[in-house]
Amino acid sequence: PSDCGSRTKPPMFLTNANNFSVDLRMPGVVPSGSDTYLCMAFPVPTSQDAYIVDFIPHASMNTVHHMLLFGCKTPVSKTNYWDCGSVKGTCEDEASIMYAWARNAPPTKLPKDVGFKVGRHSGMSYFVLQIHYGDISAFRENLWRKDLLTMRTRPNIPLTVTLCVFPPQRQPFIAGIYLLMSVDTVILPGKRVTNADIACDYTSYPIYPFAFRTHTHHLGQVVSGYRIRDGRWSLIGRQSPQLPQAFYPANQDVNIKYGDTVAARCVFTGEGRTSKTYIGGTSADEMCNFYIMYYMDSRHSIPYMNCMEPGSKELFQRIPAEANVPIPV
Ligand code: IYT
Ligand code: CU
Ligand code: CU
Repeated sequence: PSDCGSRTKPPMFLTNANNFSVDLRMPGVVPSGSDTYLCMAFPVPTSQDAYIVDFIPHASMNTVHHMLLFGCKTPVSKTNYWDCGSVKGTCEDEASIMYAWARNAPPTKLPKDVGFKVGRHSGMSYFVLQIHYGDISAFRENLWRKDLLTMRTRPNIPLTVTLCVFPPQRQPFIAGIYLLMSVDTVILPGKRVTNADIACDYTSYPIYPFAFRTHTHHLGQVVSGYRIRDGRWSLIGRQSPQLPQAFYPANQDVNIKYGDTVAARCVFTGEGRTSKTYIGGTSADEMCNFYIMYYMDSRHSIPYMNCMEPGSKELFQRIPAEANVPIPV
């Protein structure tokens, strides 16, 4: 049994000898226009190894469309918030996503005894919080003030993170992210269906998926992720990327071990476009992402993996038919 076992604690600063909470506070800015992305970095407030064991969102439903939490070593700025839309990203080095909150989607909880490793020896010395402010008319209509009133205890604190500090051998499971992404998809204008397929052989220690997240821009219809073992396809998760892009619960009991194949398909439509659409950062471009949030025995501790291979045509001939069925929104 671990001292980090009980995850949800009241959001006080010190919760017990091992747990403490950090408030990720956005400065009191009003975004300059609708669809603004603002980012803010926070040093992980410990020099020891620590584990994130809980996330407590308090974001405003009125103004925040989504928020994402990343970990990395070198954020774009260490002192000020910045515009992290398509021009500047989140980090100079590789960022790893750890949390997603999206309006109208239930927040994800980490399973008991599972934590994201952060701090000195993890390469995650900073948190970067990205907030997508959707409709800023809410700010104009002074709903912002109302939000401040209803959130009197936590003004401008969209997210609280509960950390646990203790020796690694006392953390039973670490959380990690396996990202499948397409790098080469081209969507032809007017073409009704384009599939982006991604697949990799899995050659590492066993992982246990517990949540998944899909991400495309406007043309994505459905994104599905699978484990293939002995030729059989087992669904990890399937979602419309047009629904709130949060982490949703993964299919239970689909673990991934050495010798398996991990695969994903994004179904796009080119209808309504007059030119080719490529993978890229703007909303006129597209992306195809399937994120698997997993836990694994902390003795192995591999917190980040990715797959960018297109997989073979032969393999995807056997993908279950559901992967091609758009999810109505
Ligand atoms: C080209 C692409 O698909 N970019 C994705 C996936 C991605 C995420 C991270 C790529 C890298 C990363 O370090 I974290 I390199 C992408 O940008 N996805 C967005 C966010 O940036 C995370 C998303 O909402 O999923
Ligand atoms: Cu958003
Ligand atoms: Cu994107």
